[in-house]
Formats: sequence, structure tokens, C-alpha cells
Amino acid sequence: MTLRYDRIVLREIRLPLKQPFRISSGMVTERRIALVELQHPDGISGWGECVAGEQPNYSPETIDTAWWAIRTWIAPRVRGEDLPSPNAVSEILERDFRGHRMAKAAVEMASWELAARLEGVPLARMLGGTRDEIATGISLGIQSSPDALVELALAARKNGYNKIKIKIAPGTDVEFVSAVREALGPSAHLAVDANSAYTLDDSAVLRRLDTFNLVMIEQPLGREDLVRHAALQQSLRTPLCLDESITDLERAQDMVTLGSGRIINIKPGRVGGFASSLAIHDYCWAQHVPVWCGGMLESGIGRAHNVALASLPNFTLPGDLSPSSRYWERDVVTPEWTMDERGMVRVPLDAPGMGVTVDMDRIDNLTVRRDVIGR
Ligand code: OSB
Ligand code: MG
Repeated sequence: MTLRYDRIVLREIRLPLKQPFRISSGMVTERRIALVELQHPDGISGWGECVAGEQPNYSPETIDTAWWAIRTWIAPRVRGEDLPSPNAVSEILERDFRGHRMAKAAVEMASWELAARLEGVPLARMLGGTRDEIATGISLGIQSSPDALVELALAARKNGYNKIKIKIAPGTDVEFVSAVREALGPSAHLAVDANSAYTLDDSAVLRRLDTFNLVMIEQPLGREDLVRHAALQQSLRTPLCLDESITDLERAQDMVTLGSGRIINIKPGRVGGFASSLAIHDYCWAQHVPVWCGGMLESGIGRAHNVALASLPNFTLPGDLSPSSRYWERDVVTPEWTMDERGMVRVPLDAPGMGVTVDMDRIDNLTVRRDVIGR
């Protein structure tokens, strides 16, 4: 069956987080999530989730700019066309529109999900995934004290998480990381993520962080600043991992050329979708640069896409793929996402598409706005 959608339903749902999540540039207590449903003429739907936040503090996009971009340019551009493959979606959108990667990704990833359903194959397999379970890490938000953070880190280890990532910012860094390292011992896989909160003037602090044997320091400097990241990487033993800075394949190539980092956090929403993620994955694999799949506090729909992507062979580091119950009282898919005592999440391989079912009653209850493109 050809890939085609004549009707696109955009919905905004609101999902309160069990615990507020604080990063260096802002705090989230409730996720406002835009969901994309692409409807094939035969009654089959493909689902996508937009990862843009409410505020432009992680990237310039927000849910409201993405909503506007999807309904005004992106959805009308690809709706009602016979598409030879989901790759055509990213080709068209990249050629015709600049930026708006999270908006494009929501539609592009839904196109892959729809294509997988139409072909009757699991999304993970369609993307080229080879694993049937993914090692999972946790990303712990900024806490009020080192003791509070230590308590969460100990609980995370007890739950089986394979990596603990600590959000840091100037003033909540060395003391906090040191306390967790002390409590968890020298062999625990610890990482930090600054979300661009530092500059090269903070090199004294960054050198202290270099002494904790961290598996990586994620995005210490500005999101567009590959040059200064390269200078910093030169002065540190710890690998730098880039998140915000990698918006497409070219930026990944620039990172390698300049030496701005040694690891990439691939978030498909950030790079425009799956085609771009696959290109970055393949390039990094050839360059011996390990990648892992980051999270954006997704609902069970976005998580399904992330889990499918993380099943590819060069995703060799644990992903930020916490189970549904870490974020939500109740998720929007069945079954909910779970993690076993070894900190592994199973890749659904016995159903076509993303492998979980969208709970339409739950979605309807949570929907605060809706827009339909097409008839
Ligand atoms: O930098 O990885 C990040 C959440 C919101 C914005 C940026 C980031 C994050 C996370 C959350 O770290 C990870 C998760 O989804 O559990
Ligand atoms: Mg990050």
C-alpha cells in the first residue's frame, strides 16, 4: 500500500508530571504535548509526537511555533501525495522549509510509523534496528540539595538504571556531583548535563568536573558553539557529548572535524526526524563515535519512537528511556512502557508500527485543542 495521508489531526494534550523537572534553563511541571495523527484512506493511522517545550529554553521552537508550522506549511505540503517512502517526507520538508525541525520531525516520524503499519512490520525493524532490548539510564533534574540528589540517585540504582545523568548549572554542580560519586562509588556510570549553562570562563569548574571519572559531560557550552566546545574538549579528559548543538548530519560532521565532542545524544525530534537520525547514526558508526538516544519527557508515543531508534547497532550507550511510571500517573498508550530489574526496556517486535496502542479515551480526555488538515 502506498504511503499517503489525506487527513491530519493535530491535538494538544496536557500531561502533569509526577515530579517537576528542572534543568539549567527552566522548569517543567506539566507537559503540553502536540500529537500528530496521519490518517491513511484505508482507515489506518500513524502517530507522531512533537517534543518542543512550552518555552524556547532548550531550542528556539515551542509547541506553539511547531503547531503553527505544522498546520500552515508542513502538513499541507505532504498531505494528499503518494509518497514513495518515508524518506521522501524529510527530503521535501528539508528542501522547502528552513528550520522548524521539531515540527517537521513530528510529521516525519508519524510517516515512518504509518509506513511500518502499512507494511505490517515493527517500526524498529523498518528503521534497521537489531536489538530487542535497550539499556536505560535516568536523567535527574536539578535538586535543592546534594542530599536530595543522592537519595534519588540511590533509588535509581536500586531500580536498575544503567546510567545516572545529573542535570547541573553554575552553583549546583561540583558539590552535587561529588556527593553522588561518593555515595555510588567509583564504578557507577555517572554523567552530567549542563544544557548550555557554562562558558569558557567557567573552566575552573569544568576542570573540577573532569576529576569525577564521568562517562560524559553533556552540552556544557552554547548550542551553536562547536568552536569553543572543541577548545574545551582539548583541555578535558572526560568525553564531551553534544545534544543541543547537533541539529543535522552536517553538524555531526563538524563536531568530528573540529573535535568538539566524542559522543552524540541523538533525539530524533531535535534533528528533524528518523531519516536525519539514521544519517547521523551511520556517520557516527563509521567514525567510531558512540551515540545514545536522549529523551524530552515524551509520552508513550514519543517513547515508542525513541525505543525503536535506540535499537540500532551504534546506540551503544544507555538511553534516557525511563518507563512511563517515572513521569506519569497514567500514560497515553497500552501497554505502558516498563523497565526490568536490569534496567532494560524491551523493543516491541511482535506488532506492526510502534508496537503500542494509543488509548483514544485517554487522549480525548486530555485534549485541549484540535485542528484538522484535510477532510
Ligand atoms: O537535555 O536531555 C536533555 C528534558 C528536557 C529538555 C532537555 C533534556 C531533557 C532530559 C529528559 O534530560 C530526559 C528524559 O526524557 O527522561
Ligand atoms: Mg541534554
